[in-house]
Amino acid sequence: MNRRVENENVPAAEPRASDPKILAQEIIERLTYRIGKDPKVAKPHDWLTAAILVARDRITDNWMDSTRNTYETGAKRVYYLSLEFLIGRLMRDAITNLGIADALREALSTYGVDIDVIAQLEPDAALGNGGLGRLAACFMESMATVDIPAYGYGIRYVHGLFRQQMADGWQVELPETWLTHGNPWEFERRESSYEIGFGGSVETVNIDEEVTRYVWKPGERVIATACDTPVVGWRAKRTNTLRLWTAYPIDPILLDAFNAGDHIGALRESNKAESLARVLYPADATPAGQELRLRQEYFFSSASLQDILRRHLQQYPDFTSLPDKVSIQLNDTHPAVSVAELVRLLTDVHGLSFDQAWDIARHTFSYTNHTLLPEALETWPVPLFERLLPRHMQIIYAINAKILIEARKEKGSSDEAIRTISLIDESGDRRVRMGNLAFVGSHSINGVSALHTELMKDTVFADLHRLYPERINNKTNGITPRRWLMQCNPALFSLIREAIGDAFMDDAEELKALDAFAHDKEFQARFAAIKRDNKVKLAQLVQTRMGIRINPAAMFDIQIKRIHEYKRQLLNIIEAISLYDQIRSHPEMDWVPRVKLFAGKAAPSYHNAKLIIKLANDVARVVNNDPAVRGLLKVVFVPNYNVSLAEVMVPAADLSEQISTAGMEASGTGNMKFALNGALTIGTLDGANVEMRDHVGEDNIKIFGMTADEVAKARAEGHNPRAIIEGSRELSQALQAISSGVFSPDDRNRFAGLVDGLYSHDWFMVAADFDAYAKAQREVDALWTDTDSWYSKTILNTARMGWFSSDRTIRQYAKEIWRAG
Ligand code: GL9
Repeated sequence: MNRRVENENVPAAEPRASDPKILAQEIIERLTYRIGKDPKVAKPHDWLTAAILVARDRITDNWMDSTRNTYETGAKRVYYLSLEFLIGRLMRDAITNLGIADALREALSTYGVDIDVIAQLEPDAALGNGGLGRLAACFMESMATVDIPAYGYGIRYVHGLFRQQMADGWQVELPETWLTHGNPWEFERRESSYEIGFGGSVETVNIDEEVTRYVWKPGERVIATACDTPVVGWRAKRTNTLRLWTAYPIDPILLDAFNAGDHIGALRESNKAESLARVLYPADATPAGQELRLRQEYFFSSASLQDILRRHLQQYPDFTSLPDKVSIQLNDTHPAVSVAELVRLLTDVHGLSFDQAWDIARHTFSYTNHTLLPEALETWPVPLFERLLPRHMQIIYAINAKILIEARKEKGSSDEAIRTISLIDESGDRRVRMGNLAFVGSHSINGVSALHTELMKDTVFADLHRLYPERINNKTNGITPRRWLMQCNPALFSLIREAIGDAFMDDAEELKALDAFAHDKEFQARFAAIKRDNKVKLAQLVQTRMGIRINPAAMFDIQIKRIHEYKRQLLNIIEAISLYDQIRSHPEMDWVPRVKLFAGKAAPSYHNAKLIIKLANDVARVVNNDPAVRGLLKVVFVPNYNVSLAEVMVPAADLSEQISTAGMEASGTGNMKFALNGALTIGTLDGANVEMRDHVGEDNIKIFGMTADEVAKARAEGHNPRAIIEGSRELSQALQAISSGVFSPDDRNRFAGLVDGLYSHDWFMVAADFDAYAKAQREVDALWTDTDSWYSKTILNTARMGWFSSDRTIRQYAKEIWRAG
C-alpha cells in the first residue's frame, strides 16, 4: 500500500527562481532534454511545451508545500466530485497566478518566440458541457486562492466536448482531440490505482445471529488510475490537485485468444475498460440515460472514494473522524451513487455497521443541485441498476426503508409525500431517483442562486424539504475574476488598476471604488476605447474564421451559451427578424447599428436546438446579404463555442443577452462575466440576474418579461399563445416570414415545427414575452445613443460585480457547508 516514506535525510528541492534569464535557460534545457529538440529546429508546439514544463516546475514547488502543510496541520480536506471540469487553456491562468507572466514573455522573446502566439496553440481542456463544468473549474481556482485544501475528482476523457462544425448552417459534431500533442500539465500516478467492479452477485454470510456480511463478487473489474493536474491559486498561495481517472483493463491483452488467432477478441476486455474514460457525454440538462454513463458515474465515484478513504487512514486511526476531516461535495446528481458506495466501503470492506456508515456518510456529503428541469433529474431503471451494481441496489433499498419509516412514523408524511420522497419512482417502470439519493445522503443541499433555491424548496424537493427543513441552503454562483477579467481583458484590468490601485486584485469587492469614476468623462473615454479595441479583435476573429465583416462601431449584442429552448435564442432571432422588417420598412429612422452575435453548441440529439442553430444561420445569410439593411443589422453565428472563444467574445460585448424563461435558468454565470467586463445586461428576472439587478441597481440593467410566478401561473391556468401572437403585429409578421420560407427558400417547411410550437403551447413563453422584449430592445437603443450615460452604466456594472467572484462563493461553502479552511 501507499505508506509514506519518511526520510529526514532527503532534502526538499530548492524552490526555483523566476527571473527571465533563468527562465530562458530552463526553457532551452527542457527543449533539449525533455522534448529532445534542437532549439534551432524547434516548432512552435515544442516551445509551448517547454514553457509549460518550466512553469509547471514552479507550481510543483508550491504544490508540495501545500500538500505537506495540509498533512502537518491536520486540516480538513474538501473533495469536489464532478463529472465535468470545463477548464479551457491553462497556461495563461497558471503563469498569471504564479506571477511569472512578464518574466516568461521576456524569456521567450530572447529566442524570438512570441508567447501570445504559442499560447494560442494550447488546446482547450473541454471536459465539460457548459455552466456546470465551467463552475467546477472556477471553483478549483478559487479553492486554491482562498487556501482551502481541496481536490477535484473527475474523469480524464480522451475526447472532451465535440468540436462543432457548420455544414450549410447545420451543426455537425466532430471528435475533440485535445491530447494529440500530449498533455504537459499532468502527472500520471500509476501507484494510485484501484479496482472497480461491475455486475456479478452478492453473497450473504451470516457471522452470527445479529451480524450478516455481504460479499459482492463483481462479474467484471477494471482499473482506475489517477492523473493529476496542479491547480495554482492567485499569487500561488496554495496549489491543489485535480485528480482525473483513466480506465485500464486488468489484462491488457488476452494472450490465449490472441494466440488462437482471435486478434480482435484478444483486445475486447481492453477496449471495454478504456471505453469508460473515452468520451464526455454531450448531453446538457438532459440525462444521457445510457448504461455507459452509469458506468462512468460509478467508476469515478468508486475510485475517488477509495482514494479518499486510503488517504484518511494514512493519517487517522479510523473513520469516526471522517466527517470532521473530510467534506465531499457532489456536483449535481452525477456522483450521487457515491452515497451508496461510501456505505458499501465502510460496511463491507471496513467492517462498520450499517448505522455507523450511514451516519458518517450523511455528515460527510453535501449536494449541489444545478437545475430544476424535471427531465434533467437523473433516474435509472431498477433492473439496469441491479444488474450493474447489485450490492448498491441492496444498500439503496436499506436507506430507503430507513427514510420512509422515519417519514411515516416520526413525521407523519402522507401517502403522496411518501411516494415523492421514496428513492424509487414507482409511477411507471421502477427507477432509482438519484436526486433523492443525493438529498437524503447529504447534510446540506444547495441551490445556485437565491431564486433557484427558493424554487427548489417549492417544487422538485418540496416533500423532502418538509421532512428535512434545515438542509436546503443557497450559494449563489460566482466566476473567477482572474480568468474572467485580469486575463481575458488585460487592458481593462490595467485601467482599473491605474484608477483605484491594487486592492481589487485580492478582493474583487474593492472594485466598488470604481463607482467614483462612472461619471468621469476622461475615464469613460478610456473605458470606451478599451471596449472598442476588444471589439476590433473580435471583428478580426469573425473576419478570419467566417469571412464576415462586422463594424466595431455598431452595438455588439451577444448571446453565447448552450443552445436550449429555455434559454430562448429563438426569442432573440425572432426579434432580429422583426428588426430587419422594421429597418426595411422605415429607412428614414435613425436605427442603431447592431451586430447580433450567437455562439453555442446543441446536444447532438436535441432536434429543436439544432433547428434553432440552422435558423440563426439562415437568418444571418438573408439579413447580411440584403442591401436594404445598409449594414445596420448583422447576424453572426460563430461556430465551435468554447472557453477560449468566450475569452474573446465576453470583453467585446456591449449588450449581454440573459433572456431565459423566468424560473428555468438555475443561475447562469455568463451573465456575470459580461457584466464584469462592462456590458449592459438585457434579461429576465431569472437565476442570478435577480441578484445582479440588486447589486448593479435597476437603472443599470434592462429587465423585461414575465416573472417566475407569472410563468408558473400561465402554465397552470393555461395561456393562449395564438391570441398573443395575433395581437402582436411585429411578432405575427416575423413568424409569417419564417413560415413562408423567406429564410429557407430551399425548404419552406424547415421551421414549421418551431413555429407551430409557439402557436400551440409556447411552453417557454417566447410569444408571451416577445413584445416586452422588443420594447426593451428599443429602450436599449435609446440608451446607446446617449454615450455618456451608456458608459456610466457599464462602468457601474464593472464596479458592482465584485460580489460575484467565485472566491466569495467558495468562502460561503467553506464556512457554511464544509466548515473548512
Ligand atoms: C447549470 C444551470 O443550467 C446554470 O444555470 C448554472 O449556472 C450552472 C452552474 O450552476 O449549472 N445546470 C446544468 O445542468 N447546466 C448548467 O449550466 N448545464 C450544463 O452545464 C451544460
